[in-house]
Amino acid sequence: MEYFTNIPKIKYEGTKSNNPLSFKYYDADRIIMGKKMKEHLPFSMAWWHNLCACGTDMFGRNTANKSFGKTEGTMEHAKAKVDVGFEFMQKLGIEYFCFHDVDIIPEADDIKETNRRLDEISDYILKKMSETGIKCLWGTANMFSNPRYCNGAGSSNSADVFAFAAAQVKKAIDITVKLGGKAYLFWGGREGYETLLNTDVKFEQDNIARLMKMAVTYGRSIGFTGDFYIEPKPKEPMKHQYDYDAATAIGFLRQYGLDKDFKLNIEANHATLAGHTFQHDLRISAINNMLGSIDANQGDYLLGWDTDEFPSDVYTATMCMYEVLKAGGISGGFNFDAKNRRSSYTAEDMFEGYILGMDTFALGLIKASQIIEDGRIDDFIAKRYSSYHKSQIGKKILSNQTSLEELFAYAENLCAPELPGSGKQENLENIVNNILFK
Ligand code: XLS
Ligand code: NI
Ligand code: NI
Repeated sequence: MEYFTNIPKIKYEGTKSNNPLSFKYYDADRIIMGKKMKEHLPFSMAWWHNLCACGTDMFGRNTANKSFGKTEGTMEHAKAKVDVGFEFMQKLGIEYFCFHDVDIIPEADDIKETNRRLDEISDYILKKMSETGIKCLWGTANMFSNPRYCNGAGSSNSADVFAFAAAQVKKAIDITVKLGGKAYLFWGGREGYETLLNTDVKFEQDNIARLMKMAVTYGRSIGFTGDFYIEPKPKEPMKHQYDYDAATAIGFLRQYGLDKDFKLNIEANHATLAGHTFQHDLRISAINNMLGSIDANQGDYLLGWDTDEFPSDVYTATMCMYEVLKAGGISGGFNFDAKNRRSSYTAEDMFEGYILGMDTFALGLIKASQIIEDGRIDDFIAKRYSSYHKSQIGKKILSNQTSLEELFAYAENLCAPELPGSGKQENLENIVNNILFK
């Protein structure tokens, strides 16, 4: 049964079109740098925001109705969400989805019943997947909503809660593998602290690593060959979260020997909450070979929390796609961890949010490819470091064939170096604007 009866399949109509239910830039089969747009941009629907979140905030209740004609909290409703979600993805040409265990079923009081429901719904989802060709990007366990996780999951002070977290991870891996997910994700929602007065940080971090190790061992034992991801975030819900940013998460993974099995899922709004640009965390991940996937959204610089807005900022999307193209693409995808604003509560709004996100990234891709093809930025960077390749002393530094003593003598001989050359930031920013708006 069709649910969005007033919404047709969304087509590419180009920039001349005024039709809000069309793509202006996202032209799935258009070739950019030798690859189709849809291959550069494996978009994914986030089950939780799109099919579950109804606009409740701290000050008011739901504005959107996502009962889809069924009673909420029932398996009929869970199945209706599957039907609606697949229709939505098909109409937009989205090929992937991401989910938490408790997004796809109502959680029961008893874990055995919860798991039975997961088996039932995953059978249903699997059938839809084979009918439509839509795939799973990643799955995860929600270990932050249930009150038992108020002190964390892997980082909980309670061994029983740790055991429940482990049980949930096991089942969520089972379901992700059953659905052929490319990756399994950990977002450390409550893995952090409110006050050091009650927290043994070392103990908690060791335990989080133990849980992740067990997840890898178990996943590999049942034949899962995909990546595990950490999704860094500095704060919210906790005051301080252990996976603060890309650099912190990479240090953690290396410290505990998890770096071969894990990559990072970088979310734009998390990077900005950490005081970085989105591009910064992408670059740090990429240079460490850990850029796995992207949660595509944006924050509001005037607010200090994770607003999960649909990406509209073309400049940021361009810099994101510049990093992705430079990294040779990503093995994961672009998951819209984004939700409509509370007052955008209609079915059209759901579609227009995704259209905005997809068009913004398509435009970002086009512009990033033009920046790379233009070559001026790359040339400048190459020239900027060229003294190391041209001078004898530079070559010696790069090949580790010098010492402080030799450089000391060299410096004395030189008396004073010339200034290192203009950084030309304004020149480069002009080039980017030129390309963006030509
Ligand atoms: C919350 C996170 C969350 C993860 C999945 O801030 O972004 O939605 O992506 O648990
Ligand atoms: Ni987030
Ligand atoms: Ni996210």
